[in-house]
Amino acid sequence: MVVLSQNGRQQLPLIKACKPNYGFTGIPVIDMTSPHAKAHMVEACEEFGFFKLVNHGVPMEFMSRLEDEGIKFFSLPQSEKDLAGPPQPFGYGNRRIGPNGDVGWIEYLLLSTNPDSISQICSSISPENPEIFGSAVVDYVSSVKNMTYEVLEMIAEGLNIEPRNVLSRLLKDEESDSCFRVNHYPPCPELEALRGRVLVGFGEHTDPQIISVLRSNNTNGLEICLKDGTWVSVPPDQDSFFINVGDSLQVMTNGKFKSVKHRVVTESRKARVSMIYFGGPPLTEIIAPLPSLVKEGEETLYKEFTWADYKKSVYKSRLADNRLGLFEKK
Ligand code: GA4
Repeated sequence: MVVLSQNGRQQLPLIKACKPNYGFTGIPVIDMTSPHAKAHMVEACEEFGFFKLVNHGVPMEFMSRLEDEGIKFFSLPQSEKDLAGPPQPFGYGNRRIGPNGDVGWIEYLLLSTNPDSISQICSSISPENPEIFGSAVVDYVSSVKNMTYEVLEMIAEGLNIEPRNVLSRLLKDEESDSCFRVNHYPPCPELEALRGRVLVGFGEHTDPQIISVLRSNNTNGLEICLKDGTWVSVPPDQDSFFINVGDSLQVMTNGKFKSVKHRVVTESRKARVSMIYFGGPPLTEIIAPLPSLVKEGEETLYKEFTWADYKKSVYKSRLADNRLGLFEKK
């Protein structure tokens, strides 16, 4: 790994471009209205911890309105954007990711999904017109949440576990600790001169929550790591969602589902905008393998811990750390 240090810019990690497989066509595409969707979701979560969702029912208008509002915000002068930062953990962030020294070619807004907290932060995002940004976030997030509840209920049915809301109830709970981010990966024209290298927008990591739901514009950049360790590029699709299994769902399925390792690399010419809903449980919830998924005589792989315990440990870690390692039974 080398660093880019031009025009006094902060040093950022560069990784070799040849690594990901751009031709991989095996990413599962699941039609939410298909009678086979439940079984396919379970297969995809076991094999990839990742799938693309089509026919999801979220209005395209909510997706494009939030993208437009996001672009407007990121086009503001730096001094105005800085008024909404730094993220602690919510707010506007630039280059720095998390509290422990990770950096990337990115700026972002990290928000709680609670409507009060959204309107509070939106008054620093657009003081003259906080409702415009706020209502775009609220409409989008509430629609994506409903779709995610349904996905988790379909997964529970596909796994043959009861009740149907055994997973979705954690996100539906008023105390659910969910969050939301809008990411902007600016283009980097200097990269043209550094042929064969790409800039890391968001370094490799797994998401700590139960499930993450991503939508991006039509710019490349997202890569996932397959079970055999190869990185593949995920062709963007602005009309679809990409679902990621998080660490907590890996634990709840006693390792049957794998949280997907992923990262974002930067294009030299085109900005990437993504928005991600991270569905997390209430802080007091114990994250443990669901008894109905542990066969008789089978060992549980993880120690018992609450989401608050895990979150505390997450915020002490670096992006690429294996956070679940600390909670595995040795
Ligand atoms: C990764 C998933 C979500 O984006 C996030 C990230 C969080 C942050 O940006 O504040 C973390 C990262 C994420 C995991 C390790 C810690 C915390 C940055 C970081 C280095 C919001 C989350 O929940 O965990």
